[in-house]
Amino acid sequence: MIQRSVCRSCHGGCGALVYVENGKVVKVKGDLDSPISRGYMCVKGLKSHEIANHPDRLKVPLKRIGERGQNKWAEISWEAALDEIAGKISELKSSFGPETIAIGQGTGRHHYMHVVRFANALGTPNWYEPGLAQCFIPRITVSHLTYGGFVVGDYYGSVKPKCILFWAHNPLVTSADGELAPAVMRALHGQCETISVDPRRTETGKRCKLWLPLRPGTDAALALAMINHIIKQNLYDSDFIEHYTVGFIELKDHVSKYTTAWAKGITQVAAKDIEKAAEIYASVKPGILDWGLGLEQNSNSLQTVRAVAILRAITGNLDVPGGDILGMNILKSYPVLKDKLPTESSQKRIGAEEFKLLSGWRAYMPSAHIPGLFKAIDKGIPYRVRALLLFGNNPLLTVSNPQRTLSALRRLDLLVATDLFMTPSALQADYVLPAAFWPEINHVSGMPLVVENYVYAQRALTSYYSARQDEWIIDELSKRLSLPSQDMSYMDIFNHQLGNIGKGFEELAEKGAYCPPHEYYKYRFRTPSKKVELYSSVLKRMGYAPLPDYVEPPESPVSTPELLNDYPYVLITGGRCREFFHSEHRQIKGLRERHPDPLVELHPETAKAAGVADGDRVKISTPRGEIRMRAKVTVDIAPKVISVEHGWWFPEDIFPTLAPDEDSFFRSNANVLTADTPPYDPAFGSYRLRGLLCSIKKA
Ligand SMILES: Nc1nc2c(c(=O)[nH]1)N[C@H]1C(S)=C(S)[C@@H](COP(=O)(O)OP(=O)(O)OC[C@H]3O[C@@H](n4cnc5c(=O)[nH]c(N)nc54)[C@H](O)[C@@H]3O)O[C@H]1N2
Ligand SMILES: Nc1nc2c(c(=O)[nH]1)N[C@H]1C(S)=C(S)[C@@H](COP(=O)(O)OP(=O)(O)OC[C@H]3O[C@@H](n4cnc5c(=O)[nH]c(N)nc54)[C@H](O)[C@@H]3O)O[C@H]1N2
Ligand code: SF4
Ligand SMILES: [Mo]
Repeated sequence: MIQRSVCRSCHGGCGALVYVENGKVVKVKGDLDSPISRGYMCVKGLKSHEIANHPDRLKVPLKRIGERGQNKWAEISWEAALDEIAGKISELKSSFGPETIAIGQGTGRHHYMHVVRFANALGTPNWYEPGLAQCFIPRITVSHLTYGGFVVGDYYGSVKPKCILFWAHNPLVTSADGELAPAVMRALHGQCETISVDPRRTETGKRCKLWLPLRPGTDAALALAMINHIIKQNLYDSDFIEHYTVGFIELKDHVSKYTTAWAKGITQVAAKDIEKAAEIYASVKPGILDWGLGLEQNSNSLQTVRAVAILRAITGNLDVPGGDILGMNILKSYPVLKDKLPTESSQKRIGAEEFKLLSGWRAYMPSAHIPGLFKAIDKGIPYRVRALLLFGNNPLLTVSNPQRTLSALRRLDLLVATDLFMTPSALQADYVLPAAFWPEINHVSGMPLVVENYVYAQRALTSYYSARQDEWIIDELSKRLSLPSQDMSYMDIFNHQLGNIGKGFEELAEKGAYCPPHEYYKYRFRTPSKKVELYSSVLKRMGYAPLPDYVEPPESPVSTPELLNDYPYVLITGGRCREFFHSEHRQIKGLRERHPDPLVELHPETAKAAGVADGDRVKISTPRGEIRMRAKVTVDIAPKVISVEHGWWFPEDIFPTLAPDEDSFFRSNANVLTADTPPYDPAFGSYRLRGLLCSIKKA
């Protein structure tokens, strides 16, 4: 039997034909009829059958019988597991207040909003996701502050972009957030000017005509100089600026000091290349400015993202065919029960006082500050957080400072991990619950994420032992805790979300997708002034700079020259590869064989200076610790920059034994190197995963 579905092995979106035999997925193929992926699937998606049927998948609920981390479990029924977990939550909540229960969830999963709903219903302000301040929330929030809505590149329309500026982004590998690689590839096949701003010449960058290999963490300087150059050369869109923006005069004044010569000194990009990039992007239209994660994993994330966002507005590339477009937001918003979270609870959210755009009431989707939360678990400051429920999150690998994370996880009174596989984080849990994989779930989603220009529904096609979809688990807990979230089941919510299109879940699942023609030129900018805010009145009121500035990374050749002797290179972490999604898939043979070892990229000049050859085992160190990886020497990286992969652990070293080798959680874990300490971005609390100092030596 061949059934239509949609792959969610990353943030998702590729149409999939699932071959089912005897209730099992035996093969997955790209669906030619998908309007967005048109038959494409990446290597992870194509291995979905191997993931689904992997013998190491969690099959039944487990309860710990040994010490934390010892890997000794007893099987337990769903009824008993859920009753016991609900009982403990209830006990802790009444003794210590709901804020003592934290919830961690993973990135962009199907159950994302259901977790937020559960947290609100439970009355806890302390949920997190390891991206957010480090990923996507600065882009989403800044878009809302600046344009009054989120924008994405118009890759799916009939007008092709004539220019694409990829900024800290590698969508041909990452298909991030529903901007799928095949759509980007189609745009690149046209007559298109292309620019990549990235310290690495990525798979996407290799297809670009101009590469600006900037020093990591200096993007705001580059963007400010580009704005200034565009204004000075009169290349801005004066019509758009006059009718649809506020604050141009203030902006013009503000950036006049940021020359391309100034930016060259900071970014290490030649002034003539900065000027060329600015001229091309401002004059070849329509243009997409496709931005990525590299802008956010630093302690100046708000103003870096703001500076880049302003480029779209002064060139009038907004809301036009082939440019960057606002969302159709077809789905009704998810009923997250915001009103059920008492004000006194939200005031107790960790980070609420300090990081107003991550954790305060004005935040787009208020969540807890991660370094603060793990400190609260570990040290009881400002109060002790005693329980953590993980839904598809592996914080030992994906959050900075894994030693602190391990110590915190072991201090908890209750740790529950819901996952597809046993992970280093799940190993520390009291209960481990088996989650359903994408062919096993019912779901409704909109793509690209946040803008929802295209929606689909997918049905559960197969099942695996007693694995259940996360939403079901949450609903069962809600019932046992008598929470207001039990009023609607997740299936009720899917039908509610589809209310705007007059189709129910079953009908849409039958059809597969709803994709109305896009409306352009709406120019409905939902900001206080109803215009694009080059000068942000909201930021000003909140006490943040209304116009963006550059701030030198706090650990850098300029800020901490005293470290250069021991740590002469600039470190970036987490550039994605096709085979793995974060900490996942290291046990999937068909993927691991293609990428057996953790890799660190370095330039031949650096390799020579450090005495390292391609393929060598090497040690990479920062003031915070040391890890080991295999060297990949390549000219496709700026000299002096070192790029390490993230998410690496070694399932093969952990699970054959009953005494898991803890060294393997840390041995190649990029987050041993990163910094969870202040300074943080003042608005988002972003911590530093990219743009730090490091050294590299042969192991
Ligand atoms: N150093 C460094 N660290 C980083 C980054 C970086 O660039 N550098 N990137 C950061 C970013 S942007 C992000 S978003 C985070 C991601 O961080 P996480 O979301 O924690 O990462 P994953 O490893 O993708 O997912 C965690 C777990 O979810 C499980 N899982 C998969 N599908 C499901 C499901 O449907 N249900 C359940 N219950 N579990 C499921 C997987 O098996 C896996 O063990 O990492 C961050 N960490
Ligand atoms: N295969 C696969 N796909 C994924 C993921 C995965 O783990 N695997 N993760 C998903 C998630 S959660 C996310 S957030 C997205 C991320 O998707 P993208 O935004 O495309 O992100 P990355 O590849 O992490 O980083 C993009 C680029 O940033 C560059 N970079 C690093 N520091 C800087 C800097 O200071 N300035 C500039 N200009 N560039 C810098 C890196 O060299 C890298 O090439 O991918 C998603 N898709
Ligand atoms: S890009 Fe993402 S959605 Fe598409 S096949 Fe790969 S993992 Fe699946
Ligand atoms: Mo992310």
